Amino acid sequence: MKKLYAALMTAFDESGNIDEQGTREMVRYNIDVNQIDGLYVGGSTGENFMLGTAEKKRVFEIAIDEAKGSNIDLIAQVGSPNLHEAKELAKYVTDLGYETISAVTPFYYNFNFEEIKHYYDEIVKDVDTKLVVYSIPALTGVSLSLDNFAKLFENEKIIGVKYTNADFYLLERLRDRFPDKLILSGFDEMLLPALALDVDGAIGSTFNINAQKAKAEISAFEAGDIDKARKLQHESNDLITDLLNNGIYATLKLVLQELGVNAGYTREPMAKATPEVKAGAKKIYEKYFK
Ligand code: SI3
Repeated sequence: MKKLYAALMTAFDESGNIDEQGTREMVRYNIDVNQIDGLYVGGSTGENFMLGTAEKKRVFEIAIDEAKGSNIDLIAQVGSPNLHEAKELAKYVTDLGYETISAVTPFYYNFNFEEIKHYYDEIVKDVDTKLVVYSIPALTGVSLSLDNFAKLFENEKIIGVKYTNADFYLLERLRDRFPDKLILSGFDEMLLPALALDVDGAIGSTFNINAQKAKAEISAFEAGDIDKARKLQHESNDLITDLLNNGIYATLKLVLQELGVNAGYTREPMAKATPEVKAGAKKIYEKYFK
């Protein structure tokens, strides 16, 4: 059975401080209501790249603490162009009890592949946890080739990739060449084509509010009912289009508020939700969730 992971959001208060209670509520909602298979903690959706090291650690602590007693998978995204920080976080989450880590490809300085390989080998060197590469070329500007992945996977602690990429040719080649590696799809709006290429599951922001439909789509796909899976993807894509047009992170949080979850605010420099964004989110809630 393919797994569905929500990319955990971080709740902030109006001043931009982490709202611990709100963040806990989002973990709970994913476990109790969404019945999610796992959480990806510290990713893009968690606004992680706007957090300091101590704040990242706090989010990792909150997530594992709130999830204890459940049997969901937790993946901690520890990557950062600051390799010292990434290594420190890898050790920190391993000590907390995370079994899987992930690291975004190092960005901003146009690192060459040797530097990227060194980065990944260093992150896993002193920890027992397994690592999933986080590849998201549209945001990092870093594209890995099939041969690059082959070289990264030579390190047996590197077990797979979170693939947030619309290059389905590369995805097909990856699946073919690495049948035993974990491939988790990252674009929620492309879940069905990714399933068709035999990914092991998906991680996404919209699953915080749309997990039921995504799980139904996976079940239909696995049962061979492609028409039903396509219909469900189409319905999800109507929602995702509305979310993207209204500003995805702020709108996800506003819809969660409507669902009774104290999801808080986004953090600057992301803009605060304007009255128009709030009205748009309310419309989305009423259209899809009432
Ligand atoms: O939080 C994470 O790191 C993710 O899982 C990111 C995930 O791939 C999302 N990508 C971004 C950039 O937010 C998607 O879930 C995305 O929001 C969704 O497909 C809408 O485009």
